Amino acid sequence: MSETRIHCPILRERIMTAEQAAELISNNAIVGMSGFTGAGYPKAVPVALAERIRKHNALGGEPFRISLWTGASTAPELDGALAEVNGVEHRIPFQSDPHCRNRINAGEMDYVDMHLSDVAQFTAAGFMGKMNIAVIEVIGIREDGSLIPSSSVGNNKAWIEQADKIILEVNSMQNLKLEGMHDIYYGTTLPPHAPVMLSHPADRIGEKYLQCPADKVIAVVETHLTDRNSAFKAPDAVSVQIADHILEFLKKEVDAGRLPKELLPIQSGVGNIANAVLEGLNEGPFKNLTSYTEVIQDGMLKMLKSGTLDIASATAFSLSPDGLKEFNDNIDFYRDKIILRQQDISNHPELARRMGIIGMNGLIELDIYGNVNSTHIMGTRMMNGIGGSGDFARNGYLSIFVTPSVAKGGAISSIVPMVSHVDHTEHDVKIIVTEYGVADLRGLSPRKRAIAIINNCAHPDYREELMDYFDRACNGGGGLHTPHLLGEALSWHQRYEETGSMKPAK
Ligand code: 0RQ
Repeated sequence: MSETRIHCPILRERIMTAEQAAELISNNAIVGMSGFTGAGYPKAVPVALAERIRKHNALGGEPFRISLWTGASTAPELDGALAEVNGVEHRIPFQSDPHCRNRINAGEMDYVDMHLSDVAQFTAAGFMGKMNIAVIEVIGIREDGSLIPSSSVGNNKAWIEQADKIILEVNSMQNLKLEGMHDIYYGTTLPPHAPVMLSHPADRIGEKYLQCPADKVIAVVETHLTDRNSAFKAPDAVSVQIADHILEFLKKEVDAGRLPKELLPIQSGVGNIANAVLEGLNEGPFKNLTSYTEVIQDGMLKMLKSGTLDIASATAFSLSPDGLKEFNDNIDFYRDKIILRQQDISNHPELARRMGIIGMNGLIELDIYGNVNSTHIMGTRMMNGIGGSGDFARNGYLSIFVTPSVAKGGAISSIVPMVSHVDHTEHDVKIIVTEYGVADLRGLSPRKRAIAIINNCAHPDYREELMDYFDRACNGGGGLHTPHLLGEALSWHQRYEETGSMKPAK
Protein backbone atom coordinates (compact mmCIF):
# COMPACT_ATOMS: atom_id res chain seq x y z
CA MET A 1 0.00 0.00 0.00
CA SER A 2 2.80 2.45 0.91
CA GLU A 3 4.32 1.96 -2.56
CA THR A 4 1.18 3.10 -4.29
CA ARG A 5 -0.30 5.87 -2.15
CA ILE A 6 2.67 7.55 -0.43
CA HIS A 7 4.98 8.77 -3.16
CA CYS A 8 7.01 11.28 -1.17
CA PRO A 9 10.21 9.55 0.04
CA ILE A 10 10.69 11.75 3.15
CA LEU A 11 7.13 11.17 4.28
CA ARG A 12 7.39 7.45 3.68
CA GLU A 13 10.01 7.44 6.41
CA ARG A 14 7.44 8.78 8.88
CA ILE A 15 5.02 5.89 8.59
CA MET A 16 4.00 4.55 11.99
CA THR A 17 1.03 2.97 13.73
CA ALA A 18 -2.01 4.92 14.88
CA GLU A 19 -1.02 4.17 18.50
CA GLN A 20 2.45 5.64 17.97
CA ALA A 21 0.97 8.70 16.27
CA ALA A 22 -1.56 9.19 19.08
CA GLU A 23 1.35 9.36 21.54
CA LEU A 24 2.47 12.54 19.75
CA ILE A 25 -0.66 14.44 20.84
CA SER A 26 -0.19 16.22 24.17
CA ASN A 27 -2.63 16.79 26.97
CA ASN A 28 -4.48 20.13 26.56
CA ALA A 29 -3.49 20.37 22.90
CA ILE A 30 -5.62 22.21 20.37
CA VAL A 31 -6.15 19.52 17.75
CA GLY A 32 -7.58 20.14 14.30
CA MET A 33 -9.04 17.13 12.58
CA SER A 34 -10.40 16.64 9.09
CA GLY A 35 -13.97 15.53 8.57
CA PHE A 36 -17.28 16.94 7.43
CA THR A 37 -20.65 15.17 7.82
CA GLY A 38 -19.12 11.75 8.24
CA ALA A 39 -16.74 12.02 5.28
CA GLY A 40 -12.97 12.26 5.15
CA TYR A 41 -12.35 12.18 8.90
CA PRO A 42 -9.33 10.38 10.43
CA LYS A 43 -10.41 6.92 11.49
CA ALA A 44 -7.48 5.35 13.35
CA VAL A 45 -5.59 8.04 15.31
CA PRO A 46 -8.69 9.37 17.18
CA VAL A 47 -9.60 5.82 18.27
CA ALA A 48 -6.02 5.23 19.45
CA LEU A 49 -6.04 8.61 21.21
CA ALA A 50 -9.33 7.77 22.95
CA GLU A 51 -7.81 4.53 24.19
CA ARG A 52 -4.74 6.38 25.44
CA ILE A 53 -7.00 8.89 27.24
CA ARG A 54 -9.06 6.08 28.76
CA LYS A 55 -5.96 4.42 30.20
CA HIS A 56 -4.52 7.75 31.39
CA ASN A 57 -7.71 8.76 33.15
CA ALA A 58 -8.10 5.34 34.79
CA LEU A 59 -4.92 6.13 36.74
CA GLY A 60 -6.49 9.24 38.30
CA GLY A 61 -4.73 12.61 38.46
CA GLU A 62 -5.15 15.43 35.97
CA PRO A 63 -7.52 14.31 33.20
CA PHE A 64 -6.24 14.21 29.62
CA ARG A 65 -8.40 16.46 27.44
CA ILE A 66 -8.02 18.23 24.12
CA SER A 67 -9.69 21.00 22.17
CA LEU A 68 -11.16 19.43 19.06
CA TRP A 69 -11.72 21.51 15.93
CA THR A 70 -13.06 19.92 12.77
CA GLY A 71 -14.88 20.85 9.57
CA ALA A 72 -18.31 19.77 10.80
CA SER A 73 -19.76 16.55 12.24
CA THR A 74 -17.61 13.42 12.05
CA ALA A 75 -18.36 9.88 13.15
CA PRO A 76 -18.33 7.39 16.04
CA GLU A 77 -14.59 6.73 15.55
CA LEU A 78 -13.83 10.39 16.15
CA ASP A 79 -16.43 12.43 18.04
CA GLY A 80 -18.00 9.32 19.52
CA ALA A 81 -14.77 7.70 20.76
CA LEU A 82 -13.30 10.89 22.20
CA ALA A 83 -16.55 12.02 23.83
CA GLU A 84 -17.11 8.60 25.36
CA VAL A 85 -13.84 8.90 27.32
CA ASN A 86 -14.64 12.54 28.13
CA GLY A 87 -11.49 13.56 26.29
CA VAL A 88 -12.82 16.76 24.71
CA GLU A 89 -12.72 19.97 26.70
CA HIS A 90 -13.67 22.35 23.90
CA ARG A 91 -15.35 21.57 20.59
CA ILE A 92 -15.97 23.63 17.44
CA PRO A 93 -17.83 24.11 15.05
CA PHE A 94 -20.58 21.46 14.50
CA GLN A 95 -21.36 17.97 15.73
CA SER A 96 -24.18 15.46 15.52
CA ASP A 97 -22.85 12.61 17.63
CA PRO A 98 -24.98 11.19 20.49
CA HIS A 99 -22.05 10.86 22.95
CA CYS A 100 -20.81 14.31 22.10
CA ARG A 101 -24.32 15.75 22.47
CA ASN A 102 -24.70 14.11 25.90
CA ARG A 103 -21.41 15.59 27.11
CA ILE A 104 -22.39 19.04 25.82
CA ASN A 105 -25.80 18.87 27.46
CA ALA A 106 -24.33 17.58 30.73
CA GLY A 107 -22.06 20.63 30.82
CA GLU A 108 -18.95 18.44 30.38
CA MET A 109 -17.86 19.74 26.98
CA ASP A 110 -17.63 23.41 26.00
CA TYR A 111 -19.21 23.60 22.58
CA VAL A 112 -18.92 26.70 20.42
CA ASP A 113 -21.53 26.42 17.68
CA MET A 114 -20.28 28.43 14.72
CA HIS A 115 -21.21 29.48 11.18
CA LEU A 116 -19.14 27.08 9.09
CA SER A 117 -17.91 29.72 6.65
CA ASP A 118 -16.33 31.66 9.48
CA VAL A 119 -14.22 28.98 11.13
CA ALA A 120 -11.05 29.19 9.00
CA GLN A 121 -10.79 32.96 9.37
CA PHE A 122 -11.77 32.91 13.06
CA THR A 123 -9.12 30.36 13.97
CA ALA A 124 -6.43 31.87 11.71
CA ALA A 125 -6.95 35.14 13.58
CA GLY A 126 -6.00 33.30 16.77
CA PHE A 127 -9.18 34.21 18.69
CA MET A 128 -9.09 30.81 20.40
CA GLY A 129 -5.38 30.12 20.58
CA LYS A 130 -2.90 28.42 18.29
CA MET A 131 -3.50 24.99 16.86
CA ASN A 132 -0.84 22.56 18.05
CA ILE A 133 -1.46 19.60 15.83
CA ALA A 134 -3.71 18.54 12.97
CA VAL A 135 -4.79 15.02 12.00
CA ILE A 136 -5.89 14.95 8.39
CA GLU A 137 -7.18 12.10 6.23
CA VAL A 138 -5.94 12.15 2.64
CA ILE A 139 -6.11 9.56 -0.10
CA GLY A 140 -2.52 9.87 -1.23
CA ILE A 141 0.72 11.80 -0.88
CA ARG A 142 2.38 12.95 -4.10
CA GLU A 143 6.10 12.88 -4.73
CA ASP A 144 6.45 16.59 -3.94
CA GLY A 145 4.67 16.15 -0.60
CA SER A 146 1.39 17.69 -1.75
CA LEU A 147 -1.72 15.85 -0.62
CA ILE A 148 -4.63 14.36 -2.53
CA PRO A 149 -7.68 15.38 -0.48
CA SER A 150 -10.23 12.82 0.63
CA SER A 151 -14.05 12.69 0.50
CA SER A 152 -14.31 16.03 2.31
CA VAL A 153 -12.20 19.17 2.27
CA GLY A 154 -13.79 21.05 5.17
CA ASN A 155 -11.17 23.05 7.06
CA ASN A 156 -8.18 20.97 5.96
CA LYS A 157 -6.41 23.79 4.15
CA ALA A 158 -6.79 25.99 7.24
CA TRP A 159 -5.65 23.28 9.67
CA ILE A 160 -2.56 22.43 7.60
CA GLU A 161 -1.63 26.12 7.54
CA GLN A 162 -2.35 26.74 11.20
CA ALA A 163 -1.06 23.64 12.98
CA ASP A 164 2.51 23.42 14.24
CA LYS A 165 2.58 19.69 13.47
CA ILE A 166 0.63 17.39 11.24
CA ILE A 167 -0.33 13.72 11.34
CA LEU A 168 -1.60 12.31 8.05
CA GLU A 169 -3.86 9.32 7.70
CA VAL A 170 -3.60 7.91 4.19
CA ASN A 171 -6.78 5.96 3.58
CA SER A 172 -6.50 3.43 0.76
CA MET A 173 -10.21 2.60 1.05
CA GLN A 174 -11.09 5.92 -0.58
CA ASN A 175 -11.39 5.81 -4.36
CA LEU A 176 -8.22 7.17 -5.99
CA LYS A 177 -10.36 8.57 -8.77
CA LEU A 178 -11.38 11.33 -6.33
CA GLU A 179 -8.06 12.86 -7.39
CA GLY A 180 -8.75 15.98 -9.43
CA MET A 181 -12.26 16.59 -8.08
CA HIS A 182 -11.05 19.14 -5.52
CA ASP A 183 -10.49 22.85 -5.89
CA ILE A 184 -8.36 24.31 -3.09
CA TYR A 185 -8.20 28.07 -3.12
CA TYR A 186 -5.13 29.76 -1.67
CA GLY A 187 -6.16 33.37 -2.21
CA THR A 188 -7.81 34.18 1.10
CA THR A 189 -7.11 33.75 4.81
CA LEU A 190 -7.48 36.98 6.77
CA PRO A 191 -8.94 40.39 5.99
CA PRO A 192 -8.65 42.52 4.01
CA HIS A 193 -9.86 39.87 1.55
CA ALA A 194 -9.54 40.26 -2.18
CA PRO A 195 -12.71 39.39 -4.14
CA VAL A 196 -13.11 35.65 -4.65
CA MET A 197 -13.46 35.39 -8.42
CA LEU A 198 -16.06 32.66 -8.60
CA SER A 199 -19.42 33.33 -10.16
CA HIS A 200 -20.77 29.92 -11.20
CA PRO A 201 -20.79 26.59 -9.30
CA ALA A 202 -18.70 25.02 -12.09
CA ASP A 203 -15.89 27.59 -11.82
CA ARG A 204 -12.52 26.34 -10.68
CA ILE A 205 -10.34 28.93 -8.98
CA GLY A 206 -7.75 26.87 -7.13
CA GLU A 207 -5.54 23.81 -7.10
CA LYS A 208 -6.30 20.10 -7.09
CA TYR A 209 -4.03 19.38 -4.14
CA LEU A 210 -3.42 20.53 -0.59
CA GLN A 211 -0.02 22.11 -0.11
CA CYS A 212 1.70 20.72 2.95
CA PRO A 213 5.21 21.53 4.21
CA ALA A 214 6.85 18.12 4.69
CA ASP A 215 8.77 19.32 7.75
CA LYS A 216 5.50 19.81 9.67
CA VAL A 217 4.46 16.19 9.12
CA ILE A 218 5.48 14.14 12.15
CA ALA A 219 3.59 10.94 11.37
CA VAL A 220 1.95 9.12 8.49
CA VAL A 221 -0.56 6.40 9.33
CA GLU A 222 -1.96 4.06 6.71
CA THR A 223 -5.60 3.06 7.00
CA HIS A 224 -8.10 1.08 4.96
CA LEU A 225 -11.45 2.07 6.45
CA THR A 226 -14.78 3.32 5.08
CA ASP A 227 -16.45 6.62 5.86
CA ARG A 228 -19.53 6.60 8.07
CA ASN A 229 -22.29 6.22 5.53
CA SER A 230 -25.69 6.30 7.22
CA ALA A 231 -28.73 5.18 5.31
CA PHE A 232 -31.44 7.76 4.65
CA LYS A 233 -35.00 7.03 5.69
CA ALA A 234 -37.16 6.51 2.60
CA PRO A 235 -39.15 9.71 2.10
CA ASP A 236 -42.38 9.46 4.15
CA ALA A 237 -45.72 11.07 3.27
CA VAL A 238 -44.86 14.25 5.17
CA SER A 239 -41.54 14.83 3.44
CA VAL A 240 -43.10 14.08 0.05
CA GLN A 241 -45.77 16.71 0.75
CA ILE A 242 -43.09 19.20 1.81
CA ALA A 243 -41.15 18.49 -1.40
CA ASP A 244 -44.32 18.93 -3.49
CA HIS A 245 -45.02 22.32 -1.91
CA ILE A 246 -41.46 23.46 -2.62
CA LEU A 247 -41.80 22.40 -6.25
CA GLU A 248 -45.07 24.30 -6.60
CA PHE A 249 -43.53 27.35 -4.97
CA LEU A 250 -40.48 27.29 -7.27
CA LYS A 251 -42.68 26.84 -10.35
CA LYS A 252 -44.70 29.91 -9.35
CA GLU A 253 -41.52 31.91 -8.85
CA VAL A 254 -40.39 30.98 -12.36
CA ASP A 255 -43.81 31.87 -13.80
CA ALA A 256 -43.69 35.22 -12.01
CA GLY A 257 -40.26 35.92 -13.51
CA ARG A 258 -38.57 35.97 -10.12
CA LEU A 259 -36.40 32.95 -10.90
CA PRO A 260 -34.90 31.76 -14.20
CA LYS A 261 -36.25 28.45 -15.54
CA GLU A 262 -33.10 26.63 -14.43
CA LEU A 263 -33.55 28.31 -11.02
CA LEU A 264 -30.49 29.60 -9.15
CA PRO A 265 -27.85 27.42 -7.44
CA ILE A 266 -29.44 25.23 -4.79
CA GLN A 267 -28.12 24.64 -1.30
CA SER A 268 -29.67 21.79 0.61
CA GLY A 269 -29.12 20.99 4.28
CA VAL A 270 -28.45 17.58 5.74
CA GLY A 271 -31.04 15.09 6.95
CA ASN A 272 -33.91 13.02 5.72
CA ILE A 273 -36.22 15.87 4.77
CA ALA A 274 -33.52 17.66 2.79
CA ASN A 275 -32.80 14.43 0.94
CA ALA A 276 -36.52 13.90 0.25
CA VAL A 277 -36.75 17.43 -1.18
CA LEU A 278 -33.91 16.59 -3.57
CA GLU A 279 -35.73 13.42 -4.61
CA GLY A 280 -38.82 15.55 -5.23
CA LEU A 281 -36.87 18.04 -7.34
CA ASN A 282 -35.55 15.14 -9.36
CA GLU A 283 -39.09 14.19 -10.29
CA GLY A 284 -40.13 17.78 -10.98
CA PRO A 285 -40.09 19.69 -14.27
CA PHE A 286 -36.75 21.44 -13.78
CA LYS A 287 -33.66 20.72 -15.87
CA ASN A 288 -30.09 22.03 -15.97
CA LEU A 289 -30.11 22.98 -12.31
CA THR A 290 -26.91 23.77 -10.46
CA SER A 291 -26.00 23.34 -6.83
CA TYR A 292 -23.65 25.33 -4.62
CA THR A 293 -23.92 23.60 -1.29
CA GLU A 294 -22.05 21.89 1.53
CA VAL A 295 -22.81 18.23 1.12
CA ILE A 296 -23.56 15.89 -1.73
CA GLN A 297 -26.34 13.54 -0.61
CA ASP A 298 -27.87 10.60 -2.45
CA GLY A 299 -30.61 12.82 -3.85
CA MET A 300 -28.01 14.95 -5.59
CA LEU A 301 -26.38 11.95 -7.25
CA LYS A 302 -29.79 10.98 -8.60
CA MET A 303 -30.30 14.49 -9.94
CA LEU A 304 -26.91 14.43 -11.65
CA LYS A 305 -27.67 11.01 -13.11
CA SER A 306 -31.04 12.07 -14.51
CA GLY A 307 -29.72 15.32 -15.97
CA THR A 308 -31.87 17.43 -13.63
CA LEU A 309 -28.65 18.80 -12.19
CA ASP A 310 -25.64 19.79 -14.30
CA ILE A 311 -23.06 20.49 -11.61
CA ALA A 312 -22.73 20.18 -7.84
CA SER A 313 -20.19 22.14 -5.82
CA ALA A 314 -19.78 21.16 -2.15
CA THR A 315 -17.23 20.57 0.57
CA ALA A 316 -18.07 16.94 1.36
CA PHE A 317 -20.04 13.85 0.51
CA SER A 318 -22.75 12.60 2.85
CA LEU A 319 -23.90 9.41 1.17
CA SER A 320 -25.74 6.30 2.28
CA PRO A 321 -24.03 2.92 1.68
CA ASP A 322 -26.12 2.57 -1.49
CA GLY A 323 -25.21 6.11 -2.53
CA LEU A 324 -21.52 5.39 -2.01
CA LYS A 325 -21.75 2.23 -4.11
CA GLU A 326 -23.51 4.14 -6.88
CA PHE A 327 -20.85 6.84 -6.75
CA ASN A 328 -17.92 4.41 -6.81
CA ASP A 329 -19.46 2.26 -9.54
CA ASN A 330 -19.99 5.32 -11.75
CA ILE A 331 -17.25 7.65 -10.62
CA ASP A 332 -16.16 8.35 -14.21
CA PHE A 333 -19.62 9.80 -14.86
CA TYR A 334 -19.66 11.90 -11.67
CA ARG A 335 -16.03 13.10 -11.66
CA ASP A 336 -16.46 16.17 -13.81
CA LYS A 337 -19.86 17.09 -12.37
CA ILE A 338 -18.80 17.45 -8.73
CA ILE A 339 -16.28 19.91 -7.28
CA LEU A 340 -15.17 19.72 -3.64
CA ARG A 341 -13.93 22.96 -2.06
CA GLN A 342 -12.82 24.08 1.39
CA GLN A 343 -15.75 25.19 3.55
CA ASP A 344 -14.82 28.88 3.71
CA ILE A 345 -15.41 28.88 -0.06
CA SER A 346 -18.35 26.41 -0.28
CA ASN A 347 -20.18 28.55 2.31
CA HIS A 348 -18.72 31.93 1.44
CA PRO A 349 -21.19 34.76 2.19
CA GLU A 350 -19.95 36.85 -0.74
CA LEU A 351 -20.49 33.95 -3.14
CA ALA A 352 -23.90 33.06 -1.72
CA ARG A 353 -25.05 36.61 -2.43
CA ARG A 354 -23.31 36.85 -5.80
CA MET A 355 -24.75 33.61 -7.15
CA GLY A 356 -28.14 34.11 -5.50
CA ILE A 357 -28.31 30.79 -3.74
CA ILE A 358 -31.65 29.16 -2.91
CA GLY A 359 -31.00 27.85 0.61
CA MET A 360 -33.17 25.01 1.94
CA ASN A 361 -32.62 23.98 5.53
CA GLY A 362 -34.35 22.14 8.34
CA LEU A 363 -35.35 23.52 11.71
CA ILE A 364 -36.36 22.45 15.20
CA GLU A 365 -39.05 25.08 15.75
CA LEU A 366 -40.14 28.46 14.48
CA ASP A 367 -42.35 31.09 15.99
CA ILE A 368 -45.39 32.84 14.64
CA TYR A 369 -43.22 35.80 13.56
CA GLY A 370 -40.73 33.69 11.60
CA ASN A 371 -37.79 33.40 13.98
CA VAL A 372 -36.15 29.98 13.59
CA ASN A 373 -34.48 27.73 16.13
CA SER A 374 -32.36 25.11 14.36
CA THR A 375 -30.30 23.92 17.27
CA HIS A 376 -31.88 23.77 20.72
CA ILE A 377 -34.45 21.38 22.16
CA MET A 378 -36.69 23.23 24.59
CA GLY A 379 -34.27 26.15 24.67
CA THR A 380 -31.52 24.45 26.61
CA ARG A 381 -30.38 21.19 25.02
CA MET A 382 -28.13 21.23 21.96
CA MET A 383 -29.13 19.04 19.04
CA ASN A 384 -26.43 19.46 16.35
CA GLY A 385 -25.54 23.06 15.64
CA ILE A 386 -26.24 25.84 13.15
CA GLY A 387 -23.80 24.36 10.64
CA GLY A 388 -23.82 26.21 7.37
CA SER A 389 -27.49 27.09 7.41
CA GLY A 390 -26.83 30.67 8.53
CA ASP A 391 -24.24 31.26 5.81
CA PHE A 392 -26.88 30.57 3.17
CA ALA A 393 -30.02 31.83 4.93
CA ARG A 394 -28.66 35.31 5.48
CA ASN A 395 -26.71 35.74 2.27
CA GLY A 396 -28.61 33.78 -0.35
CA TYR A 397 -31.41 34.94 -2.65
CA LEU A 398 -34.13 32.86 -1.02
CA SER A 399 -34.00 31.17 2.36
CA ILE A 400 -36.49 28.34 2.58
CA PHE A 401 -36.93 26.53 5.90
CA VAL A 402 -38.65 23.16 5.94
CA THR A 403 -40.12 21.18 8.82
CA PRO A 404 -42.89 18.73 9.64
CA SER A 405 -45.58 20.71 11.47
CA VAL A 406 -45.23 18.53 14.57
CA ALA A 407 -42.53 16.43 16.26
CA LYS A 408 -42.61 13.46 18.64
CA GLY A 409 -45.85 12.01 17.34
CA GLY A 410 -47.72 15.30 17.63
CA ALA A 411 -46.73 16.10 21.22
CA ILE A 412 -44.67 19.06 20.00
CA SER A 413 -45.81 21.78 17.62
CA SER A 414 -42.95 22.95 15.40
CA ILE A 415 -44.68 26.33 15.37
CA VAL A 416 -44.76 28.01 18.76
CA PRO A 417 -45.67 31.46 20.10
CA MET A 418 -42.01 32.34 20.71
CA VAL A 419 -38.94 30.25 19.90
CA SER A 420 -36.98 29.06 22.90
CA HIS A 421 -33.70 29.88 21.12
CA VAL A 422 -32.97 31.87 17.94
CA ASP A 423 -30.53 30.89 15.20
CA HIS A 424 -32.11 32.55 12.17
CA THR A 425 -33.94 35.74 12.93
CA GLU A 426 -37.11 36.92 11.22
CA HIS A 427 -34.85 39.04 8.99
CA ASP A 428 -33.22 36.00 7.39
CA VAL A 429 -36.22 33.72 7.02
CA LYS A 430 -38.14 34.15 3.77
CA ILE A 431 -40.20 31.02 3.13
CA ILE A 432 -41.56 28.38 5.53
CA VAL A 433 -42.75 25.02 4.25
CA THR A 434 -44.50 22.26 6.21
CA GLU A 435 -46.63 19.39 4.94
CA TYR A 436 -49.63 21.77 5.15
CA GLY A 437 -48.25 24.41 2.84
CA VAL A 438 -46.07 27.44 2.26
CA ALA A 439 -45.87 30.69 4.18
CA ASP A 440 -44.23 33.29 1.99
CA LEU A 441 -42.99 35.86 4.48
CA ARG A 442 -41.35 38.19 2.00
CA GLY A 443 -42.47 41.75 2.54
CA LEU A 444 -44.87 40.90 5.36
CA SER A 445 -44.93 42.80 8.64
CA PRO A 446 -44.82 40.64 11.79
CA ARG A 447 -48.59 40.47 12.32
CA LYS A 448 -49.18 39.46 8.70
CA ARG A 449 -46.41 36.87 9.02
CA ALA A 450 -48.14 35.36 12.04
CA ILE A 451 -51.39 34.93 10.13
CA ALA A 452 -49.61 33.40 7.10
CA ILE A 453 -47.61 30.96 9.23
CA ILE A 454 -50.52 29.83 11.40
CA ASN A 455 -52.98 29.45 8.53
CA ASN A 456 -50.65 27.87 5.97
CA CYS A 457 -48.15 25.84 7.98
CA ALA A 458 -49.33 24.97 11.50
CA HIS A 459 -50.77 21.54 12.30
CA PRO A 460 -54.60 21.71 12.65
CA ASP A 461 -54.31 20.41 16.23
CA TYR A 462 -52.41 23.56 17.19
CA ARG A 463 -53.85 26.15 14.79
CA GLU A 464 -56.69 27.36 16.96
CA GLU A 465 -54.52 27.74 20.02
CA LEU A 466 -51.83 29.62 18.11
CA MET A 467 -54.45 32.00 16.68
CA ASP A 468 -55.92 32.43 20.15
CA TYR A 469 -52.47 33.36 21.50
CA PHE A 470 -51.96 35.80 18.66
CA ASP A 471 -55.41 37.42 19.11
CA ARG A 472 -54.96 37.81 22.84
CA ALA A 473 -51.41 39.20 22.30
CA CYS A 474 -52.89 41.76 19.89
CA ASN A 475 -55.29 42.84 22.65
CA GLY A 476 -52.84 42.39 25.51
CA GLY A 477 -51.85 45.98 25.98
CA GLY A 478 -48.28 45.66 24.69
CA GLY A 479 -46.91 47.00 21.44
CA LEU A 480 -48.71 45.99 18.28
CA HIS A 481 -45.65 45.66 16.06
CA THR A 482 -44.74 42.17 17.31
CA PRO A 483 -47.50 41.37 19.81
CA HIS A 484 -46.61 38.99 22.63
CA LEU A 485 -47.90 37.97 26.04
CA LEU A 486 -44.55 37.84 27.75
CA GLY A 487 -45.69 35.71 30.68
CA GLU A 488 -47.12 33.13 28.30
CA ALA A 489 -44.75 33.23 25.33
CA LEU A 490 -42.72 30.19 26.42
CA SER A 491 -45.53 28.42 28.25
CA TRP A 492 -45.88 25.80 25.53
CA HIS A 493 -42.32 24.63 26.20
CA GLN A 494 -42.91 24.70 29.93
CA ARG A 495 -46.03 22.60 29.47
CA TYR A 496 -44.10 20.08 27.40
CA GLU A 497 -41.36 19.80 30.03
CA GLU A 498 -43.99 19.24 32.72
CA THR A 499 -46.47 17.00 30.93
CA GLY A 500 -44.67 15.55 27.89
CA SER A 501 -46.99 17.40 25.51
CA MET A 502 -47.54 20.95 24.29
CA LYS A 503 -51.25 20.22 24.06
CA PRO A 504 -53.28 21.72 26.91
CA ALA A 505 -54.82 19.23 29.33
CA LYS A 506 -58.41 18.46 28.34
O1 0RQ B 1 -35.53 13.24 16.38
O2 0RQ B 1 -35.34 11.16 15.09
O3 0RQ B 1 -35.12 11.19 17.61
O4 0RQ B 1 -37.36 11.62 16.53
O5 0RQ B 1 -35.14 16.22 15.77
O6 0RQ B 1 -35.76 15.87 13.04
O7 0RQ B 1 -37.72 16.09 11.58
O8 0RQ B 1 -36.11 14.13 11.23
O9 0RQ B 1 -35.52 16.52 10.61
O10 0RQ B 1 -33.36 15.25 10.01
O11 0RQ B 1 -34.13 17.37 8.85
O12 0RQ B 1 -33.26 17.46 11.20
C1 0RQ B 1 -32.97 20.91 12.59
C2 0RQ B 1 -32.06 18.79 13.51
C3 0RQ B 1 -33.69 18.73 11.60
C4 0RQ B 1 -31.36 19.55 11.19
C5 0RQ B 1 -32.51 19.50 12.25
C6 0RQ B 1 -36.35 16.01 16.51
C7 0RQ B 1 -37.08 14.97 15.69
C8 0RQ B 1 -35.94 14.04 15.28
C9 0RQ B 1 -34.60 15.34 13.56
P1 0RQ B 1 -35.86 11.67 16.40
P2 0RQ B 1 -36.35 15.55 11.60
P3 0RQ B 1 -34.02 16.58 10.08
C10 0RQ B 1 -26.22 22.05 6.24
C11 0RQ B 1 -27.16 22.86 7.08
C12 0RQ B 1 -29.07 22.59 11.61
C13 0RQ B 1 -27.85 22.51 10.73
C14 0RQ B 1 -28.11 22.81 9.31
C15 0RQ B 1 -30.18 20.37 11.68
C16 0RQ B 1 -34.80 15.03 15.05
O13 0RQ B 1 -31.85 20.10 10.01
O14 0RQ B 1 -29.35 19.91 12.44
O15 0RQ B 1 -29.17 23.23 8.89
N1 0RQ B 1 -30.11 21.65 11.23
N2 0RQ B 1 -27.09 22.62 8.50
O16 0RQ B 1 -38.07 14.33 16.47
C17 0RQ B 1 -37.93 18.29 19.91
C18 0RQ B 1 -38.73 19.82 18.36
C19 0RQ B 1 -38.19 18.99 17.33
C20 0RQ B 1 -37.52 17.83 17.71
C21 0RQ B 1 -37.49 18.00 15.52
N3 0RQ B 1 -39.39 20.96 18.08
N4 0RQ B 1 -38.57 19.44 19.62
N5 0RQ B 1 -37.38 17.48 18.99
N6 0RQ B 1 -37.10 17.25 16.58
N7 0RQ B 1 -38.17 19.08 15.98
C22 0RQ B 1 -25.39 20.93 6.83
C23 0RQ B 1 -24.27 21.34 7.72
O17 0RQ B 1 -24.19 22.42 8.12
C24 0RQ B 1 -23.24 20.39 8.09
